[in-house]
Amino acid sequence: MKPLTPTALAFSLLFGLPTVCLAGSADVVVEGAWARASIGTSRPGAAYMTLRNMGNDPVTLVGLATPLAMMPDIHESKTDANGVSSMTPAGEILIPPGESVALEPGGLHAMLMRLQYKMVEGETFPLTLNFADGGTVNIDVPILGIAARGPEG
Ligand SMILES: [Cu+2]
Repeated sequence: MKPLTPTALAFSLLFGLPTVCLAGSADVVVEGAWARASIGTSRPGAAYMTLRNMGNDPVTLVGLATPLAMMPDIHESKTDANGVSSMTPAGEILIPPGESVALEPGGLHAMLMRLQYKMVEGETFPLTLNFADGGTVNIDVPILGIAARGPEG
C-alpha cells in the first residue's frame, strides 16, 4: 500500500475507505440456529442464532428473507426499569472482524412477521441473511418445541 498524502489521508478518514467495508459476508458463520414452534400463523415467530465474523473485514447484516414469513426483520427486545419489555426494529447489525453477535431470547432476534404457514416442531425452514456487501448467507433453521429455550434445551 502506498503512503497517503495528508490530503488523501484526511479524505479517507472523512469518507471511509469503501474497499475495506464492502467485503466479508463470505466469512460469516452461523451457529446454533433455532426457532420455536408456533401454535398457528396469527402471531409472529422468532428465530435465534449466533453470527460469527471469521474474516478481516467488518460485516453488516442489513436484512432477512424467508418463504416462511412475509415480513421478517431484526428486532431487539428490551426490558425497562419497571420490568416492562418491548421490542423495536434493530436496524443494521455490525459485526466487527473476529467477533460474533448473538440473537437470543430477550435480546436481538429474527422476527418472523406475517407467517405464511405454521412452524412445526421437528421441521426446518430456510432463512437468508442479507449483508451490506451484497452477499447472502443461507441457512436452514431447526424448529424446536413450543417452550424451547435454546438448541440444547
Ligand atoms: Cu420481535
